[in-house]
Amino acid sequence: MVNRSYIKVFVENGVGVIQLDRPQVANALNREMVDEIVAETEAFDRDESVRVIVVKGNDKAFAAGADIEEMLEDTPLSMELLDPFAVWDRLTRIKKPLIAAVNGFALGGGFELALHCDLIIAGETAQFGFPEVKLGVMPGAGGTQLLTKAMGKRKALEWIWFGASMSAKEAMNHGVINRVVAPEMLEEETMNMANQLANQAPISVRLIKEAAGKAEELSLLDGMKLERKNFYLTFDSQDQTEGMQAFMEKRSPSFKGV
Ligand code: CO8
Repeated sequence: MVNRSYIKVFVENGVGVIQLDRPQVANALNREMVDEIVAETEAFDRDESVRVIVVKGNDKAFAAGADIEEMLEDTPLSMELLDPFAVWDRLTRIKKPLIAAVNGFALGGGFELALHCDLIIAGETAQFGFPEVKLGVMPGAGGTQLLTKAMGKRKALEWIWFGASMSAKEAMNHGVINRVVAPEMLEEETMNMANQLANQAPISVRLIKEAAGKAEELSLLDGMKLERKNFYLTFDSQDQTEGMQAFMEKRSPSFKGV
């Protein structure tokens, strides 16, 4: 376990875990904390012993948004010079699966952090929302884009304009999150899912993420071309030989990620 200023980081059976750890302010994300999260996510992405990355908070909050106190003195020019959102772009380049495990509040920037993950699992008492409109601002780390892609413009506008929180069940019904579990089971269910994913062929998992991630920006034909190229690429891996041989020999495959 490594303790940074605002997060804890450890690896368990091929799963890299980033635990947000600023409980005194409901894991509000100050800029240093976001830097730490992104740097550690990138380190896991490079680490060959890690196949899946989990981001989680505590029982009360995944993260209650950007640190409002830190933003009080911001001006357009200070933000233009600091470029505080550039670091978020790096999350979109992570190649390994990212899973968010959400109990409690995932608000504002906290919801955006979850939406940057590929899969979201939540305890049934979790609350998701964008309260920025009540602060006289708006989402800034991708919320309007990511929620709209997840649930469509009409629904997304309703949630973002009114700043209301949606329950885990509502979020799941709208296709925004994957699974709802009992809050006390969140940890176990998340690690089960992460372990299952960690046992899949890593190159397949990575190339599937790339292809699915491009589905919204490419035309159908271009998306299918990318998929085909990635399909061919899997045939350059030892895991393809292992996977098919294991099937023929009626045994479980053992994938190495090469
Ligand atoms: N920033 C700073 N401090 C916070 C934040 C926050 N976002 N959220 C909670 N805190 C602090 C509280 O001020 C309080 O501190 P103290 O004990 O010193 O008074 C402590 O955390 C505990 O909070 P509460 O006492 O309010 O606990 P409750 O259980 O009553 O309420 C809530 C919890 C509902 C989460 C409530 O604290 C709340 O509404 N928080 C603000 C939520 C919010 O508006 N989030 C959006 C922020 S703006 C944003 O995210 C912009 C996104 C774009 C940039 C993303 C970059 C990271």
